[in-house]
Amino acid sequence: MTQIVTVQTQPYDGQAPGTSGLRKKVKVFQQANYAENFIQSVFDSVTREPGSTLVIGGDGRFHNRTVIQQAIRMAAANGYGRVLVGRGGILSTPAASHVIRKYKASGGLVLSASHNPGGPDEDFGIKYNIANGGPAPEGVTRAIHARTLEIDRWFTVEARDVDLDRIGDVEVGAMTVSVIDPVADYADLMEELFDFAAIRKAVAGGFTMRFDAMSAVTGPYAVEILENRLGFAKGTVVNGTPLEDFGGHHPDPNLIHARELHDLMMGEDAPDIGAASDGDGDRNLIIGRGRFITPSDSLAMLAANIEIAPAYKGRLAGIARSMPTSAAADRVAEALGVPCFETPTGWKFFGNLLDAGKVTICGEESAGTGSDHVREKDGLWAVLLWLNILAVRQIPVDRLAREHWARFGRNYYARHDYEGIDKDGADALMAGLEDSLGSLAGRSVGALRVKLADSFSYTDPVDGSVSENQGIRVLFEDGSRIVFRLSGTGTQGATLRVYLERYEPAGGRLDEDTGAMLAEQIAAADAIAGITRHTGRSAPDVIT
Ligand code: VG1
Ligand code: CO
Repeated sequence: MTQIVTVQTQPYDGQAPGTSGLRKKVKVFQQANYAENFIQSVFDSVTREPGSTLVIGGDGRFHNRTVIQQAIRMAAANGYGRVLVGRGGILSTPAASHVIRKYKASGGLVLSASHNPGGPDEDFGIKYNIANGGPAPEGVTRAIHARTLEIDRWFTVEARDVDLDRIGDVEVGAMTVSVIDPVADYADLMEELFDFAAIRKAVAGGFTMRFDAMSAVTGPYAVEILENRLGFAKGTVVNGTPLEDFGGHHPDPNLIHARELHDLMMGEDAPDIGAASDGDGDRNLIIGRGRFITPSDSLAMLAANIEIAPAYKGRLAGIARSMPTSAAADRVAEALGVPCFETPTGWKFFGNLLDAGKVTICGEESAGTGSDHVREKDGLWAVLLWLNILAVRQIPVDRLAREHWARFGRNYYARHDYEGIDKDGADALMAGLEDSLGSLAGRSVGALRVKLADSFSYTDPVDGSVSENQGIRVLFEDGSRIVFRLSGTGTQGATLRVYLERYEPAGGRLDEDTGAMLAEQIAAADAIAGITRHTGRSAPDVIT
């Protein structure tokens, strides 16, 4: 019998999971019992059979290996029968989702703070995924949080660290730990979904790309799939080695943090397509030669063409998007005669719709796209779907986009982020907006007239659960829209996100500058919310 060690502890405040798990500074996680309290609270709260399997993996950031070793010992003491862990402690978020599903695990711990920077002074995170492979829904995260507030002990076993760099099985207490290849299962799944032969043919015919892995987790996946299996030239994947601090950068695939890729794609030497992914591999950035594709447009364009990919032929059941994501996908759903669902921000809200077969593809404006192949957003999956479509249709990204807008119209769209602002100012801004909800309708702001303003509330069509206060929406009579919400993934102060959108119908002004097209909405956002007054900022930090 393995000796189970009980360690006394006291609760920490502030262990409520946010949009995507618990994210804090590494220094916070390094406090005695901090990670252990949270992990034990997960084990105390979630449903599982004795002897069940737990998947553990992370994005390779600083502190990953330390927490993995502790989590393994704790799993052994908490009655798990087996732990599957990626070699080197690596598993991208979508790969972890796939491994959970494939090996019928009862759940998984995904150690990541995603696009947040890494390193001793930066961010770390822990997220729990349930047996369907997806992020724990709110009912589960609430239970975990409640448990963190009363926890007084955690369980572990005395055992040496597992050699995470050697594939194979070892025993920890009465539990088996299998160190697995983090890439193979995922790469095989991608090969089942897409027409690799068609993509290989296009590559052989001169189709080129650059993939920027941003020194984060997708490097090994991208090298195996793009270079080894699809035949793209060596060097197609740049920044392909996962680093503990992501080379000092933000592994956030947007036009600010993936500037180099953007500049390449706008220049003379641009390859046919440029793509990037984030810290944990669930986001994607798509840029064609001379043409940036917004994530909202990408969702719509992929949905319109998804049946080109073998695994999706004849089975687009529906589309889901998060509320702040543009309505471009709605137009596609309408034209194709399939339902479109609008959920709160965060992938956990797509899980029920995917499980119930109500939707096949989902997306968020924050560069997340995915399908029913796993229960997470999936960066490389989106890139491969783009490649499959381009290879079969033999069309450049720019022309595909223009043809799409000519058919469906164009949703000009931007998100303005005010990062690291004072929490009190951010709360006052949101409170002010809530107070004004009753009086906004009918008000004129510049040339715009407010048609409706509300606080978004979502009733899950599958289990009936209700999620309130998911962002303030201001809809104008001309069909344009502003959404305000506070980020739930930051670790410092508050981040205000302002989402701006305006629709231009087919036949309208389809090739204009986004900033110019949204000028009225941008001015209205400040007039309605008092952004400068509350935040002290006259311009956003990041525009995507
Ligand atoms: C952000 C995005 C949201 C996404 C979440 C997790 O959340 O807006 O769309 O699901 O990050 O993505 P928030 O609360 O900061 O707006 V990831 O790639 O950081 O796991
Ligand atoms: Co991510």
